[in-house]
Amino acid sequence: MPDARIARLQAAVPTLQLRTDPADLAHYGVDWTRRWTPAPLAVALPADIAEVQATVRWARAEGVAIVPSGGRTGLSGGAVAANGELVLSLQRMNRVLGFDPVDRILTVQPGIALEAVQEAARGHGLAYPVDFAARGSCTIGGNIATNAGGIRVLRYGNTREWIAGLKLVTGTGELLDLGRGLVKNSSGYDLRHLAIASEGTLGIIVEASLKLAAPPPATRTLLLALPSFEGLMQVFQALRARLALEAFEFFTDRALHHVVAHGAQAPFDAPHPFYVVAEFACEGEAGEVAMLSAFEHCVEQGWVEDGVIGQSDAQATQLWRLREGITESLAPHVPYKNDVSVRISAMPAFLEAAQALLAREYPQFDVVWFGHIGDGNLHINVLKPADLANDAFVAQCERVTKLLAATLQAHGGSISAEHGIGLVKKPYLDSTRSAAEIAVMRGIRRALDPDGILNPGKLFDA
Ligand code: 2HG
Ligand code: ZN
Repeated sequence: MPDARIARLQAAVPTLQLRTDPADLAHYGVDWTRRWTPAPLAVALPADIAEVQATVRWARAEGVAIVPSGGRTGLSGGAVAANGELVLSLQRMNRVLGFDPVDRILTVQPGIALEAVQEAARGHGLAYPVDFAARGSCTIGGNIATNAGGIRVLRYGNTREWIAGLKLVTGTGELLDLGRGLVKNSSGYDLRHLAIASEGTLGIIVEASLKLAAPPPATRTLLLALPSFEGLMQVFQALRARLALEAFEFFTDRALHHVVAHGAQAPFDAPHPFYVVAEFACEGEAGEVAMLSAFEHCVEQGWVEDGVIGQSDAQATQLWRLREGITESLAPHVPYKNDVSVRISAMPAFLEAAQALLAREYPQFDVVWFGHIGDGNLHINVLKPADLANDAFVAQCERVTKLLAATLQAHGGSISAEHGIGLVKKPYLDSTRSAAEIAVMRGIRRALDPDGILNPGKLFDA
């Protein structure tokens, strides 16, 4: 028996594609967290903005919650539908709508994959420079809703930097056209920036205008092996001073262990405690000389023990796989994820405290560190021992995350650098945002979604 509410939705929007098949409910009700059992009411797959608006108006009238849904590669439970919500998947709204060569703006629908955006930009001789491993399956709408970061933030910034405009359907079904590609627009609150990182709680992103960058320079990729974490920050500063860095990523030996066990090629004969993948602009002989002298300097200082230079695009891809393959290689071990940030200057002190804390609290667990050290962003993945029940494991990790949140607070950091708060980080939001700030956020939410139908329970409770 179809749910009467769904029948009314179909009657109100006859062209709307709706799915209620159990396999679809299971597929669309989860993201990469896999912690919650999916239980959506149905899945709606609108084809255009008008269908999104009509669906929101129906949801408001019926009191049904909506979970906006992109590629569902999120790691914080922001796209989970476990409470009878309507999943509103933007996957059919996945086209490039236009390109303006004067403005250098690409306008796209929200369900387009990041990689397709990057390809479209390349097709116009330009670049969309935000990049990360999930590029093939994540969508631009989800990237905007979480202000996604990734591997080139230190050079190009987060997603926020590249949003020239966006269209947002609010919780009342109103369509707001925000930013409109204007470079200068000092006319009051920039609501576009409220929508960015709002995790679907202020509106549904139905269109985005993206700034494009000049094409990237020719680059070289280095893999470095390091004996200590202190050396890591020194290497970062030395390379940043000598080379035009495009990326600077680090991972530990435990991360390399898992990625190699997952099929990547081991880069060195002997293990080293820490590794860095660095990519930088490198043109001609002068570029080569600068690269070699930076490398030699780091070796002479004792910060680097070994290194591999990517001699071709294929080799560079292989080196990048060691970093980009980590998340996938850890997935079978049901990791509990922390995604934290501090100011880069606070990183050494925070790390010392965090390392001591996690060594004390997780003596028995495999803890894998990696991330975007140049942005002050660390990913800490705690792996579940095979013989430990998931609930008991999560309970232990949540207890320790509370302590980690306090350590972050003491160092002025954030409990979510780039993955969003969602359901996973909600209990710790108050370690990063003051009570006054959260009260303002609640007020903003009420203004845009007075009935609280947009992704309720995510980010904070109403
Ligand atoms: C990355 O940097 C992603 O690879 C995923 O942000 C991090 O799996 C993670 O914890
Ligand atoms: Zn990351």
